Amino acid sequence: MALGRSVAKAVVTVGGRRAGQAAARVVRTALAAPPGPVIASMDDSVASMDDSVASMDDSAAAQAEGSTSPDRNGPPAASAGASVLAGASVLAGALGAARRPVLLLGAEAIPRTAAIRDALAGRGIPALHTYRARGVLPDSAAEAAGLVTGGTMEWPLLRAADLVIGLGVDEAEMIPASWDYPARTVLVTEPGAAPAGPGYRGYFTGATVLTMPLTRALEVLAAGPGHDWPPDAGHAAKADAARRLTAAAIAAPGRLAPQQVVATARACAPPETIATVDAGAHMLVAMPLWEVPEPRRLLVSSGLATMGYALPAAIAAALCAPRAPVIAFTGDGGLGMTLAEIETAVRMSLRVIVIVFNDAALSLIKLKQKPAGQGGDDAVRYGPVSFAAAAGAMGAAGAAVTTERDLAAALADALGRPGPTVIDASVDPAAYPAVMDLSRGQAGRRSVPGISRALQVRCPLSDVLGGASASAKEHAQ
Ligand SMILES: Cc1ncc(C[n+]2csc(CCOP(=O)(O)OP(=O)(O)O)c2C)c(N)n1
Ligand SMILES: [Mg+2]
Repeated sequence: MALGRSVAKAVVTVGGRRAGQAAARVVRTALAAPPGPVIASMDDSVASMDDSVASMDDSAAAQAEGSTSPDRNGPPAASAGASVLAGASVLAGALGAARRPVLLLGAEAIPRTAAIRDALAGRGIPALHTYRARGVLPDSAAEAAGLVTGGTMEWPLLRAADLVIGLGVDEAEMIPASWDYPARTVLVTEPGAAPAGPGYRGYFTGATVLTMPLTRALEVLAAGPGHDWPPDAGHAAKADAARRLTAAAIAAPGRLAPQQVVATARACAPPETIATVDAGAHMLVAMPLWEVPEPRRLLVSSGLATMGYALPAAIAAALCAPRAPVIAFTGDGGLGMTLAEIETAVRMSLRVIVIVFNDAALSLIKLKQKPAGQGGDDAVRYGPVSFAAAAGAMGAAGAAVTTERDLAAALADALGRPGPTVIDASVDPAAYPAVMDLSRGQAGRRSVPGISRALQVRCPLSDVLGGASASAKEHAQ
């Protein structure tokens, strides 16, 4: 329970005569925005208590529950109104002083997707998405600028910005590296969503936090002054990042580069496919290269980045959206942790397609342990495992692939099959060091032709290539 308190929205002990009500409250708390886990301990020893909810952390539960109804727990209406007015004025002032604003869209923005699209479509302000917010703007939009993770892939655009505006960003999604951009950062959060204020000491160093409805912030943005970005600056940033990642692909004969796996899957699967992504080096390729048309079509455990997420999440997605094709991208390590769930998908006849990046290693750990001087191959490598054969043993279809053509054929078969398929892709991990460098290291900070072209300036980035903070980003989770 104590361990759970640091990762759950609330930890609640449920027992006694009104246990049903207490359980209902647990569910309400979990579903209140932003949705998240609540740990409920069913404890018989509180059975004789009058109040059946003996909460270990009831204030957290109340706060989380109340976040959808700020009037109940928030400040009095008059002062809340004044703070919205003041926030709108700060935001308008910041926009008025900026020529190159960049937006960060976070998960809290998902319920406002329609309003965001209305306010931003065609306005040319580049918008980066956190992992969980992918699709708020479709990746096909000129403004969709790719990912913000706290790494360096987003660096060329953010370094060129003179104002960064976060809309509903949950800083738990950022990798723990320094936020050291020269631009002013303004974060807008919905009332009741996150405790913050003038004394903000969070991830976004030096940020101003404004608590106001995102819809109000969007009105300010829509009415805001012009900017100096060319209309395709966001698209140029995203395309450059994708091009650089793709150019880093290498694979020995008889193996696929991870970039080829993602690109082939994206080309073969319908746009409305729901993809889930596990934690690992393959995630660094899948997240930026999988194009997303709308929210909740790309599911990932960001922040804690839990291994063993992709397959159970894919099963949940297939249950919730039975008509959509579902693809789980997972490493061999992550699939090994949840392998038995293939039988669940078979038993429930779910059309879940598991694509396993099989490199017989915990590749992300291999990358990270080297600079730390730890481990060695023995710590991260294991013997060959046929996940296609394991799938067959559990009653699922399985295919082992070593080429793009075989992968495309296996996907076509899987899409036409009612039950689950495991596609065991033999992947060469050789490109991962370069991928890591482009995502979180120095390579992410190199001059980007697309951005310089878009800005119509030379990209003089060498003056700010600070080694210390780049390696901090690289070594961060
Ligand atoms: C539950 C859990 N345990 C450990 C980790 C730390 N971790 C992150 S990635 C990784 C290795 C993943 O290996 P694999 O699934 O094969 O993916 P790859 O990195 O090879 O693509 C580990 C151990 C984690 N994120 N979650
Ligand atoms: Mg692996």
